[in-house]
Amino acid sequence: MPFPKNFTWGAAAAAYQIEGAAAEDGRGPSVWDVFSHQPGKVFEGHNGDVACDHYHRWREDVGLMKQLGLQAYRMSVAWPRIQPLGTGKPNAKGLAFYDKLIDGLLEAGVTPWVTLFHWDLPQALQERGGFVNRDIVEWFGDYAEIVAAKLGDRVKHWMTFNEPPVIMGLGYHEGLFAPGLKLSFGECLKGAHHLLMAHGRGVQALRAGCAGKVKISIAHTGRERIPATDAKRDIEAARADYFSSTERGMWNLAWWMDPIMTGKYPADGLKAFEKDLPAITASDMKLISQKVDFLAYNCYSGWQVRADAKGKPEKLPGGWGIGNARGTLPWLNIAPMAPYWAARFQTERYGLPLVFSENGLCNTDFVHLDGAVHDPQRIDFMARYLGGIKKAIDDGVPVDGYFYWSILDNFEWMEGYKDRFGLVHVDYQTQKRTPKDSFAWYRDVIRTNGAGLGAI
Ligand code: GBH
Repeated sequence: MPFPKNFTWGAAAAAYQIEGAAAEDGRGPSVWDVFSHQPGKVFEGHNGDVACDHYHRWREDVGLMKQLGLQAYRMSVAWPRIQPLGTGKPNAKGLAFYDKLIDGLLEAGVTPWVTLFHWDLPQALQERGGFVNRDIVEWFGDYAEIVAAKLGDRVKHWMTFNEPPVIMGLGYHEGLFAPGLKLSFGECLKGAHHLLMAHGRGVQALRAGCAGKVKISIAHTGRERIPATDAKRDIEAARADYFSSTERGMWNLAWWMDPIMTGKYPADGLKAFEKDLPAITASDMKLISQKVDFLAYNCYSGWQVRADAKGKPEKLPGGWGIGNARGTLPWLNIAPMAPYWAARFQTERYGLPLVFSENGLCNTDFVHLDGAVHDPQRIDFMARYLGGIKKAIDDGVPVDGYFYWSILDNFEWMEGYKDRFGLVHVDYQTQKRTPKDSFAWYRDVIRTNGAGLGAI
């Protein structure tokens, strides 16, 4: 049985991970330029100076998308190309790049879905405190207005931020991602609050600045919970754990999403974090809870949970994920039911359809002597995860789309170029693109609307 008629088949990438041309056409430095050039921060000192050189090779890359029959491409706009210092007059050359890219995509029959912020904060704004400075709300609002005015006649699908928990958790709290800070939990909660307000300002700017009807979301991620069995008590334990907002750190889905969807932080978290909370006003909450149109979610892995004797959530041993199968990154345990439960729990709680804005597998893919890239693991991974998604749809869960991460091998943040997620292999010496076996497989999935996929 095929997927629903209006299901969207996509693939994703993000500006800093593919564009390169880091100092070209007036682009200013971002926190990731600065961070990746500091010794010891990224695997073997890799950085995004050149990356996939997509800034110059985007025509070829759009051609590959067309060849794939891709219906939608999730991309991000680099704020430091648009406002090199983060505020003030837009940089015409930066805007022109995205203008041409959007036209190119539309000509190729690929619908652009645009994320405003995928982690590349202008360094000048970091020097003014970044997200810990409340002015980020207006900085981001101005930036969103500029982008909406330029692209909003053609772009109808938007996401404000990519993965706020990663920005604040890994970037500001654990110091593993740019800007590499280790701020107190309280400072991070404040930054998170500002980020949510900036999201709200972004939604307002997009609605006001784009022509016609737009669909807006925020691309989220969390720590997937998978009930150990189908028994009701295990399902409820997994749900409670997924939305428990009392876990310190920045990984609480409810802490981030309840404010957007309900205008309120969850009560259990408010109580648990009482001593660390920033000032929160009713007008802040109103700004945060602008209406969004769908849930966007990046889903990779999952953790099995069951109810203990008292009915409390208990994580099964084995750590992050299920079984032994994983990608080349240790956190990527293969858990095909993760998207099933992520979609079910979230759509039930928030009452909106969900789109998987990312899902993918990394590996050490290489070009074989026959000139091809054989990646059966990726095909197996996608088939299983899409099976989980299909099962959700068959159970009546509204899932409207799937974006494979990523269209190209690219700069995998602190892992540099060693882990490859692409449907297309990139030789970073020559910039030669080679579609992998998974590319041909996904092309058939798209062409047949998933009709050939079995249930898992
Ligand atoms: C996505 O994040 C990103 O949006 C994308 O840019 C990236 O290339 C892609 O995944 C592949 O990594 O602290 O133990 O959780 C996915 C979520 C968040 C998963 C950070 C890995 C680090 C290890 N990621 N997390 S851990």
